[in-house]
Amino acid sequence: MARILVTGASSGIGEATVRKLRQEGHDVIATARRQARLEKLAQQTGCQVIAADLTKDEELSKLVRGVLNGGPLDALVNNAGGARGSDAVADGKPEDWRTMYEINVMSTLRLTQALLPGLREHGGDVVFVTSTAAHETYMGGAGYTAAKHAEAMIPETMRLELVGEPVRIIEVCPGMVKTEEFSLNRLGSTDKAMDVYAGVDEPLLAEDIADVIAWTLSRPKHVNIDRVVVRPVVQANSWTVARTDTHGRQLPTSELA
Ligand code: 8X3
Repeated sequence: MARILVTGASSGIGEATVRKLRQEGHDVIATARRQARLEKLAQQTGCQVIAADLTKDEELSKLVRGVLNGGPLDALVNNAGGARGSDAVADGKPEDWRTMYEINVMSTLRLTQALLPGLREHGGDVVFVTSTAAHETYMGGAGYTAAKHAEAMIPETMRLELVGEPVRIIEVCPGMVKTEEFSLNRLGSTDKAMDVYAGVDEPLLAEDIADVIAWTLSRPKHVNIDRVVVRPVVQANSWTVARTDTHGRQLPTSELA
């Protein structure tokens, strides 16, 4: 049994990861901003919760203190993040770009830095849930793909810097995952969010990614799964998605957002 912190745990991949790791018998600490959602998850799964906004230094410090007071941590799952907007570069809102850089890159960096000493001392794992957007780009995607590319440089560089130490550095890159909030937060309306998945019979679900995260952590300690790219069968890359109309006829492949 391991002691694992999961960020972005109030919905989507983070929430599903908490459920999966609890099913496997791990001691899980769930963090996110929304206390009420975390409390519900705690009641359902028996996880511990510490609410925090990771973009605020004092809240991040409180989270780290709360985690370390309970004993050594075995793994950190950096899942919190997200997209804002799908504008072309010509029209992109600097505020959206800044927010995406804060939530995907800077918060991940700060939390990883804060917990790394313990993970190095006791031997531990850091999982980064980035995205296929960390390794590709697409029209309307530059703000998000820029942030995710930047985030992906953290694990890639850490593997070099920590080589020989008992710390596994894992990157999981999800493609099209249908979750309650990812596209809603990005596009601002349920209709627009639904369009992202229109005609896609079987997008990935949060549970599919949770399963992969749990699998990477369950490998023998000498096995480091550097990077896993996970897409639904109907998606070949960020902009090539097989869709069908309401009569089941295949439509031309199309952009995601
Ligand atoms: C989500 C994948 O294609 O919307 O991280 O950028 S995509």
